[in-house]
Amino acid sequence: MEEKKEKILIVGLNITDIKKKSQFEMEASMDELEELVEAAGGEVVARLTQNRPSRDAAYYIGTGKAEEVRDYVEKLEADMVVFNDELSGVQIRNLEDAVGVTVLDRTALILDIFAQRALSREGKMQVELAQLKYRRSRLIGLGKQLSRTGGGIGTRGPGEKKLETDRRHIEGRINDIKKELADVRRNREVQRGQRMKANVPIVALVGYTNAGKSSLLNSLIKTHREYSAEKEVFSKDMLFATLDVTLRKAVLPSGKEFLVTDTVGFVSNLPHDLVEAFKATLEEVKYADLIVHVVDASNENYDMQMDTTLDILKQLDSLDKDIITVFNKMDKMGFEADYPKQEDMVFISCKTGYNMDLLVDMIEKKLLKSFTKAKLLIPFERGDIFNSIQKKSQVEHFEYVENGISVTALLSDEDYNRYREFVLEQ
Ligand SMILES: Nc1nc2c(ncn2[C@@H]2O[C@H](COP(=O)(O)OP(=O)(O)OP(=O)(O)O)[C@@H](O)[C@H]2O)c(=O)[nH]1
Ligand SMILES: [Mg+2]
Repeated sequence: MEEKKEKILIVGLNITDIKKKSQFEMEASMDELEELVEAAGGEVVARLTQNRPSRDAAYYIGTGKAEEVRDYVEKLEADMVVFNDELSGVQIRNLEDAVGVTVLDRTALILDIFAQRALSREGKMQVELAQLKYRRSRLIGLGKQLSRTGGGIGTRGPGEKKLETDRRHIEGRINDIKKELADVRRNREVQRGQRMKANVPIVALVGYTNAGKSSLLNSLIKTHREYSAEKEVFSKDMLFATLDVTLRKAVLPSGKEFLVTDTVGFVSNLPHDLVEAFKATLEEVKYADLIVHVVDASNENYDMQMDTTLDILKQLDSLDKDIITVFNKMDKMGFEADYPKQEDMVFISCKTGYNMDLLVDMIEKKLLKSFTKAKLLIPFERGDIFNSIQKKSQVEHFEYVENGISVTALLSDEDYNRYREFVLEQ
């Protein structure tokens, strides 16, 4: 792009009374905000941070700090200030008055990146829905943002035309999109039904943005007979390179086919509305037979990134699925790992192919594991077990009997052993 990059000042608050961050965590979080700004097409000209016991209700940061921000904005001729948190409508308006330029929060910034990247109709609608909900809750506040025309960070997205209208208009548009999305979803369900009938297992790649999910997908599909370079997905050293979910065919050493899905990357403080909006897309994860959690082992913050991913999997109700954890980019670490070695973990490099065969073997073992048909009697107070079996296994029959729930299901060896005490007959 020829366009001049917008100059952006980023501001972070360390709220010391509630969840004080260490200096390292604070800097890492600001580094990530800087990468997000770059992903949106902007350039960070300065960063400011403040320690405060709590947020200021009107200005988020202290008013003295807000003046300091304005001085920097003038001196550096910044176009915009981006805050590393979610702001209320009132805070945005007050801050814009105080600093004299547009103010965005972390959520609006992420929404803007998503708006730029979404390609499919569904992806675009999901982003618009999240944007509309964001704006609806801030209608009183948004000043400069809403009146800004002519593009730039924070103004992009399919919703742009409608965003200047009032709440009623927004409500109407939200309902329209919900209806359209419901249509798309029905379609998706039909497709999913067909895939399940065909009995092709699905492996979902999940992980923090930039961990190497798309690179891994591209490595996994290479041995399939229908592979061609066009089947490869976009992979790049930038946050949120992938937004739309894709499914590609791959093959196991035994010759059995499976499907791999590449999903949107996660990031800490992913806006709640966005997770909600993308839940349908991420349902592929819910229906997957196996989850491969890709971790960038070379990232200093890999443990925080893992926690974030696990947290989002939890929101998707998918934590009790089979998960293989893959530590990628081991070439950057000299192939030496000091992480705890556990079952279901593997250290790889998509770049060099290191341990890729090991990973494929692990996937094969998980997907081809044998099932045993068993009849169980689960006591009423262990409803959690019944739920888990319903989610993970094929339940042929269940009924409520006097002393519990009688269930006939196909159990994996693992589950069979886990629930052995409840098994009545095989
Ligand atoms: N050194 C090294 N770089 C890697 C490796 N795997 C991936 N990368 C690089 O890491 C960057 C991100 O890779 P992607 O595959 O796009 O990551 P992703 O997880 O799909 O990211 P999003 O789609 O943005 O969430 C790219 O520049 C890759 O070339 C690896 O094993 N070693
Ligand atoms: Mg990707």
